[in-house]
Amino acid sequence: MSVSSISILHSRKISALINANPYFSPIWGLSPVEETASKFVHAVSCTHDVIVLSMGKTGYGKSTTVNKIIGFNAFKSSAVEACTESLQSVDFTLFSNTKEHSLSFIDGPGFGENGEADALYREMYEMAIPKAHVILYFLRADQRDFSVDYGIFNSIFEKKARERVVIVLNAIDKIEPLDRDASGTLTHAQKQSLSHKLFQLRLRFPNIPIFPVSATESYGIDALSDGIVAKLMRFFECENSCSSYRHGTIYP
Ligand SMILES: Nc1nc2c(ncn2[C@@H]2O[C@H](COP(=O)(O)OP(=O)(O)OP(=O)(O)O)[C@@H](O)[C@H]2O)c(=O)[nH]1
Ligand SMILES: [Mg+2]
Repeated sequence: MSVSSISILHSRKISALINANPYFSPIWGLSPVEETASKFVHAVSCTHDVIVLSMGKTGYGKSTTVNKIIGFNAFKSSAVEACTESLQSVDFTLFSNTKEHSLSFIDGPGFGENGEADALYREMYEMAIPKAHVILYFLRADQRDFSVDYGIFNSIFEKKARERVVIVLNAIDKIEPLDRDASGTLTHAQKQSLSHKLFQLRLRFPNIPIFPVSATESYGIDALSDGIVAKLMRFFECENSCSSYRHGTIYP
């Protein structure tokens, strides 16, 4: 994958991510393991990056969820039209004495717009998947049937790639039965229906962690962030003076 095929929307320090989302604190002071990092050749340098890639059908809330995880509205989202059309990233530069490396969140277009676009996006993702360390595969909780999502999943992820996938079941605030008067939390009936849906999904996607979230209501974002960090840790190592993780630290 050439660097030019991903547009970098923002580049910030890792401390900005940790200040916005403390679940990323364990990464403070670490740098990528060179052998497993994704290498990108730039004009005058080469970086070794760690990548979190988002995938799934259009309108499932990929951009909204990643914005919540990173703490600002970097990626555009839309209620009325397919919004993300190319691979875009927000990069957080990591600790290193000598080199520039990043933890990179890549957001991409969603499947299901039309056949021609899907073929193009598939090509894009087939190049991106081997470079990704954690892949967020999105489903929507208010969807009744997951056959299409399951079909895409099976056709795009080979066995090895599945080890890096985490399923994000988004929009749990919309799960039936909706109660217009209830706000701020899921009703008992919604929780029952969510638990039934999770059970079915675990049968369909065995051994893949599933995180129920609502990006708009910020439900489940902490657990998802923690799950991403847990999967990422083996791709990092301490470089020289590795500072320990400190509770309550304001990172510079
Ligand atoms: N109710 C509800 N709406 C959501 C949630 N997450 C996203 N949305 C809405 O769903 C719409 C689509 O969200 P996006 O984040 O643009 O979806 P996307 O998957 O990035 O879409 P593409 O870029 O087209 O692939 C927006 O109107 C969001 O506000 C959620 O958890 N609950
Ligand atoms: Mg999007």
